[in-house]
Amino acid sequence: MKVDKKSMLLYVATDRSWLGENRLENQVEEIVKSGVSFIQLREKELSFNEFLNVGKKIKKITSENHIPFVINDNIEVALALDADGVHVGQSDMNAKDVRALIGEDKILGVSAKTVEQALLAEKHGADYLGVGAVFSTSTKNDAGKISFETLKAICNAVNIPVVAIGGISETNIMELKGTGVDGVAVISAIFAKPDVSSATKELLELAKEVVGVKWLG
Ligand code: TZP
Ligand code: MG
Repeated sequence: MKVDKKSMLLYVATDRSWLGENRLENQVEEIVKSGVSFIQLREKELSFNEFLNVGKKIKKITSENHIPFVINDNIEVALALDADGVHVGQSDMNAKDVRALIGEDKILGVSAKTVEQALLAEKHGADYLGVGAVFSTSTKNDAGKISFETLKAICNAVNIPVVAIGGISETNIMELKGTGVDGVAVISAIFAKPDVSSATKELLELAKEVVGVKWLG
């Protein structure tokens, strides 16, 4: 299963930081039902088996709702789960090597901060790019900010879809209009909210305006 541009519209990476008594799979179910178009399972602390267990639950939800599901960084988990694909950063495994491991049919997402990184990722078989941080964020400590000029240049340079990431919220998302992005990727703008469902619905409407997609009709 390869990536469809439409699925980039509202891309969400998971985070357990604000879960409290809630379960991640319940929150994912809520946001998927509220219109999220792509889920990345992002786990930094779990053991292989814990990662696999939560992954199975999330995969059931995403496959029942026909949206793509990728695993952040962990190719072993992605393959064991038969997830739709994997997302890697520049400091993870090289995109070419990841593609060789996962095969042609899986989705490969790559993070890029420069035109050079973006073009290389595309050449090495990336299906989409995550580009950022476009705004300041405290969700990822080492996420250096990039300019809108760089974001635009990347969108112009590659033929694969681009999602902007980093510090995007309902208050600043409209600033991305005109940059050429195919969608927005968020973590805290949904998971840090007490009502993840209404946060999703609000962002979805704004994301449609940002992308200005004709296929929305
Ligand atoms: N990569 C670049 S910025 C970022 C990642 C994973 C964090 C995005 O989280 P938030 O809460 O949407 O700023
Ligand atoms: Mg990574």
